[in-house]
Amino acid sequence: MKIKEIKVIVCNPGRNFVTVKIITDDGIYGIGDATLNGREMAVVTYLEEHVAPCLIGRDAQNIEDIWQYLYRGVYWRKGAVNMAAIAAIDMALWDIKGKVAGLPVYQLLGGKSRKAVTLYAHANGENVEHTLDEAERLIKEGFKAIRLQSAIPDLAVTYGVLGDKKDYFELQGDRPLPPEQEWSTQKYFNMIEDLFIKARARFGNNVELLHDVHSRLTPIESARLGKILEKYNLLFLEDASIAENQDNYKIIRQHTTIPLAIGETYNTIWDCKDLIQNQLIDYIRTAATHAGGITPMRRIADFASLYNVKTAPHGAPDLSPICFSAHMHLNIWAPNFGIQEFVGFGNDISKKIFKQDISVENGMAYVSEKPGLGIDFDEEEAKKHPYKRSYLPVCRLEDGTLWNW
Ligand code: KDG
Ligand code: MG
Repeated sequence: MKIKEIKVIVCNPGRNFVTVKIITDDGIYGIGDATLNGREMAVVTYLEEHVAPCLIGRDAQNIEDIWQYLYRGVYWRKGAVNMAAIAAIDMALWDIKGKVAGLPVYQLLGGKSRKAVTLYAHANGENVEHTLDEAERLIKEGFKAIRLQSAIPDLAVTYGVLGDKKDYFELQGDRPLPPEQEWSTQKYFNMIEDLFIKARARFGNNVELLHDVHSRLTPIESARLGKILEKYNLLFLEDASIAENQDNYKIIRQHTTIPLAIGETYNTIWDCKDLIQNQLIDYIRTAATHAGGITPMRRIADFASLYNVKTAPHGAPDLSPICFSAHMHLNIWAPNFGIQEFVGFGNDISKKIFKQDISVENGMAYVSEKPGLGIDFDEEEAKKHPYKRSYLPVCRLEDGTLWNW
């Protein structure tokens, strides 16, 4: 079964998505997600100019060899652009393999370890009360785990909370240049405990609570935050600090028992090897789209299982529904799966482009039983919604120093 054609399609149903379609000589096709938020066209060029020509004529069934060919065989290895491109090829090949076998991808991984996938939803608010009202709405919908993000008083914009109250799916919106946002650690600390005091007072202990710091703190500030929030029983504290230096997390770990999660920007197992091996984290949040596809996600999950680290794949709106489907197959299989981030399946246009049958009931998602990934892509519909340049914001401290967004 030879690879005959590789198409790369960019569409914008409210935000940009890069989709790869691999077509084989016997007419079977598979799809994959290559979206790299704010750098989409770099991946498109990389795929069209440098990846696709090398794959035409290769056997579509040799997923592992093609993965190694694109990773080891490239000399430069790693990198966000490279790994997003490899990821999409890998997902599309798993999709094809499932279709050939007549089985959903999770069956090829080893079958189900659970009946459904527990999700965490997002409650975002303009202030603490508003965030908790949002959380209550989600709890009534049946969600058992909620990420709480509240606007920080006296800062114009806070991560995860939109100043203009727009829907989270419109986050990308119209940003032909990166907007700049401000950060103040002091103002954040003035607000954050109140959010969790009031959340526990209102909801008790029967709902899981999570929070994303989005890398705004230094390791010792994260340690301080962990100590403050420990008593509110969070499922995890996400991205407290950057861990380019993986030893940073030793500092946090030495001071607090709060469960720690990280990994959504990671491209390879090497980015989290020390964090996992030294048991410095509790959840690894790599995404199939940014960590090179299903093949390495499976390897990371197995490696993490040796060190009591659970998986909690990234599920932000800038990962296309194809990535979410790939995660569903990994999540239903991985014995050490923890929780999946969930922000819905996009707007109506997005649902017309990406067609799938995952059902969500009471905060749990049920995997597709169709052969392959169980998701399809409508190229004609996608063409009606072309690419628009749009960036993620850039963050500065109040004195103008560039900081982590
Ligand atoms: O593109 C950036 C987003 O994926 C990120 O900001 C979302 O941190 C995020 C999360 O946890 O969903
Ligand atoms: Mg995050």
